[in-house]
Amino acid sequence: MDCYGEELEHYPQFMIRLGLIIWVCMFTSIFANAEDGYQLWLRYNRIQNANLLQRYTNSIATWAVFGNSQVVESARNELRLGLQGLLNKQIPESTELSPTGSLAVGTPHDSPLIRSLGAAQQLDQVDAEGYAIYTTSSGNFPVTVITGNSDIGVLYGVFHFLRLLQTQQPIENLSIVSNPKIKRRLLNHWDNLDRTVERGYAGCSIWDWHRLPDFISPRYTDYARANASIGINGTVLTNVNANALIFRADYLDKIKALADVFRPYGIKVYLTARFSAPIELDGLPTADPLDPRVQSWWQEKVAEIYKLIPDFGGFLVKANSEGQPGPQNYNRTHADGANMLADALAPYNGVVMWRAFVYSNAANEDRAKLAYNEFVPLDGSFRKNVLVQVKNGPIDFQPREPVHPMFGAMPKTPLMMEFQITQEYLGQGTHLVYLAPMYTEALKFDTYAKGPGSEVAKIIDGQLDNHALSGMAGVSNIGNDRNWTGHLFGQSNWFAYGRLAWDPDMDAAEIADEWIRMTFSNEPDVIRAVSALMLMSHEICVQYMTPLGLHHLFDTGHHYGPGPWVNDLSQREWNPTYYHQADRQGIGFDRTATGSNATSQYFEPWHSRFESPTECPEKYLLWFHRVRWTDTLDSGQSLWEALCRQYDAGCDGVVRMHAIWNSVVGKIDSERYNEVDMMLHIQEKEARWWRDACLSYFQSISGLPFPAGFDPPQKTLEYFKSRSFPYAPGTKPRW
Ligand code: GCW
Repeated sequence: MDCYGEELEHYPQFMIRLGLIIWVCMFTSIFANAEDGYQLWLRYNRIQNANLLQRYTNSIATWAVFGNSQVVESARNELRLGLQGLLNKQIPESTELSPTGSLAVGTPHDSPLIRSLGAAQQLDQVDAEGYAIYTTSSGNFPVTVITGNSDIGVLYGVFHFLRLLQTQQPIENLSIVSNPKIKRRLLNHWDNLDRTVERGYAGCSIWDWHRLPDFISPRYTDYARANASIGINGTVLTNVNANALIFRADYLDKIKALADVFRPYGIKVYLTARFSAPIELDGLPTADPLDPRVQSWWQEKVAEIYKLIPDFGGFLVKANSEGQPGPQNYNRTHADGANMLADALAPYNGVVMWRAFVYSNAANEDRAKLAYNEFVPLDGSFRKNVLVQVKNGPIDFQPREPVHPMFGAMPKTPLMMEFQITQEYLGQGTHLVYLAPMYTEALKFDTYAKGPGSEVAKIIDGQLDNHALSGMAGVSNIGNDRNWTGHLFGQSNWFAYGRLAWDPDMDAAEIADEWIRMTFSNEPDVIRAVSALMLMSHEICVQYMTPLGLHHLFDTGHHYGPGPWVNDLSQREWNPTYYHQADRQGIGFDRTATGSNATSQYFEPWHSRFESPTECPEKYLLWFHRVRWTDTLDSGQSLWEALCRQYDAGCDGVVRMHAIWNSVVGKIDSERYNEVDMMLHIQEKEARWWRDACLSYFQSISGLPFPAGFDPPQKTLEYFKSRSFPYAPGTKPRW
């Protein structure tokens, strides 16, 4: 058979193959554009507004990034990717300036051009990680300069510049200087070595421990890009309920592999240190921090780590809390434990972040007071490289808590803020709750520690007490789900956390606006609607879960739904009944002088305000006060009626949120629209579940009828009590 014949004979097969190839190409191109949320806020889709596109293209007719370090290479790659996508064309990378405009990027150190464009002067006010972006000219040619004192400053500047394009801001007359207000801006992963994630609702851990160090998922780079884009500069890779195995040589190689991927993005790795590691890994007879054998074990371990990872960040420690070992096992204090690790890390500039989340019921004291009681007397006894990491409120990441009284009470110790990004008590991976309003409520709270103007933000950024060390930690909501966070709007909480760690004075609305533009659309209708829905969502969640200062009404272990009736757990403070104290007469925890006196841990005027039932902000009423069901509130309603109305308002609120979301149909892609739509259906059902379950239970206690016109619960209390969720995600095996 000749070739021609062969071709003919194979013609149908050839056509099938061709068809297949075309189909595969179409499929992959559709898939590549599929809006599955993977790109997060780093979507560099072509700018639709033709005018703006033209203006941008003129201003960036050529671009050049100077320098050769790994971090500069990241900046160059990001800019290439961003410009190509947003401007939809390959802009020449060239040091030739264009008459219409050019972009010059780098430190003055790396480039005579940048030096000649006045960078030194612009960098006067810029610190080691900050940057300046400004418009100047060379001859008559306009030039936009992105510069910093360091390569990482340049990378942050590049992300800021791309954000300007993504959010469609003018770039012709720029004069921007930005410095991070907080030095250590960290994610805390509660990821276990078996890839489960404690309180994780987005699949498994993204750290593929088994296949590390040889298999490097591209996701690790995308993770680093996303974090660097919002200024996060450190990540604690492992759960605070720690596993000593992470310190074994083979695991340290895995950590090194991740550190190598993150370094070009300015991200340092940190680990959680299990206090008993010397016993568990090497059979030492003790982990007593004052024992010289223990001290040298840690010194050697730290030396081993720094040999592999010279820029290792340090340790995060949960000690003597919820069963974790710690210095108190040896009658030593938290300071003894922290200082021993701090001494081992000090020669390498590593830090210890020692958590203040402790509550031992031995003292039979109000749980809300325990951390303060234990830590405040230790103020001044920690080494210079120790930060004490404090949750935003005194109990545990509730939908709403008053600020932790430790803020302002330990002026000699740098305190770190610990926020939870993962929504353990806020609907987990299912409810749309934008957390920036909750974060800013805490950050803007004026503690009055040194008189007016003593906001939490100023305490944690080190301003108020002149601390060089400062930090913020966010318990991550990231998993290996394609969209990273399970709920698409979980991405906004990761984003908002990072933006606030950079600048805790930012506004929740401003952050929402940026995120919506970068993630969904620059269309005013979409921005208006989605921003309204985000900004109302936290208050609404508080209303349908824990209104008027109620807290910890969550069902056992998984914390997914309501369980206000639970009263059978071995530790007093694991039971919701301990927190609400409802009986026939009334409800609420008396934390005034007649009760636990937790109010006394706050500075004046908060102490007196919280103490007084009429001056206490209503949102904290039942946190600080026991109130009779029939007592009248400011609104003129009885407490019982107000409670019913709050739960109702929460449910109505979710219906409103859903309607607002429905108004963007057709204005954003259908994939993400539908996904969020389905989630909001669930949220509506579950808000109603919270309302009905809590009010059925509280009614069974108060014995009062529902207010006039109130739609009564649709199921019985027995039904609500019978619900169980044995496989709820994020639950620890021990539950
Ligand atoms: O909120 C509780 C969580 C625990 C968590 C603990 C902590 C890591 O339910 O899962 O453990 O807080 O913050 O240490």
